[in-house]
Amino acid sequence: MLIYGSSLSPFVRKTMVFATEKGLAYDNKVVRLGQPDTEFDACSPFGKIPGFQDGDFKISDSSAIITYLDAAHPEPNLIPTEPKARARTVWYEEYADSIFVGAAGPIFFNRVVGPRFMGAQPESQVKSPRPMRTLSWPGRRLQTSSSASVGCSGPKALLGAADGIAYIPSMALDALLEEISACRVCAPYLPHTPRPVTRVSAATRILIAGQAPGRLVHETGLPFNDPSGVRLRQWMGIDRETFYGRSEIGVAAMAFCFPGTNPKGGDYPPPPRCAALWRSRLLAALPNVELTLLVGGYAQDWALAGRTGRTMTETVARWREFGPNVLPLPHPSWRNTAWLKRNPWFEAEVTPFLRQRVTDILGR
Ligand SMILES: N[C@@H](CCC(=O)N[C@@H](CS)C(=O)NCC(=O)O)C(=O)O
Repeated sequence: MLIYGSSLSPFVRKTMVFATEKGLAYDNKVVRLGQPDTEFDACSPFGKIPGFQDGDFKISDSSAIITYLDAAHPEPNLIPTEPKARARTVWYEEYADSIFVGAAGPIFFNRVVGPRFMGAQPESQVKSPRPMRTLSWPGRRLQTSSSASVGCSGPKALLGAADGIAYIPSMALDALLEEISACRVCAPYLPHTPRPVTRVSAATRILIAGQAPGRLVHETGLPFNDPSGVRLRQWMGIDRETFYGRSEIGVAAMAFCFPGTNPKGGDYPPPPRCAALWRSRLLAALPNVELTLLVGGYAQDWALAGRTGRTMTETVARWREFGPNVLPLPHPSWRNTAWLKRNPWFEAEVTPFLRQRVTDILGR
């Protein structure tokens, strides 16, 4: 199998990434555009790269090539077969190939190809035939669409192979999660090496916004892997297996690292720098969240800014005001056992509502 063309071309890269994702081996031959090359010309009658050859089969155009590869080697299918997902995949690919490249190409040529490969000076103004709106479309779509609509790893891989990849929702989330797990911003303030712990995916529909990982969570890397988690799961009406096994359930606390233990034996509060740095970006990359559990005062203050009660108890007591998609809860820590005894209305009224919402969301 031979792919003609330089990987500098996004279209050539698309076919290479696609073949690699499918585990297919290929050779690559770089051709000089505009210079005759009998074998390449037989694959690509208009001289565009990529050209492609598999035995005596010759074809050009990146979309035609990957369509061939996916049909000839269906395991695993990277272009979904489900009709709607398939149509969306073709549309995203077309967006990347024509609309995005049409808008970004002139800028890329001016800034990269011209100066680096053709000895040209970059012009300070470059006219893109399409406005910036085109380039920001995937970002705007991020706010409004479900990344489940993009599909699973198949179309994701396909989209990864296309251009404009960083903006496609699930790709953007993966990249962000990598950034978060590498974050060491709090290292100077902590007595231990920071270990950011989150558990979210593009499929997250119930987001648990707690305070910060405790020591046990820090040690195991698993959120709510402690007595607080036991009580939280009981409130939600689910077992441990469901809690960790269902991708609809995600956890992102107000701080991602264990903040350490204070002299009285409790944990330090979540440092606000963590939420300031990551939280808005992370929430924007989770477009499928339908229910956010604001566990404890810190999460409530951040999410309900200006709308909380004077105390956490008052905020939780007013839970109905915040609508069906946001639910303030006390922290399920053993430290709140006395609070639960003093406020029996919580387990009588709030937890049945919570359980019903969780059942509805997981049942769908
Ligand atoms: N729709 C084609 C576009 C390919 C394309 O435009 N390739 C560019 C390089 S990025 C090319 O060969 N340009 C040279 C030319 O048009 O003569 C595909 O997806 O393969």
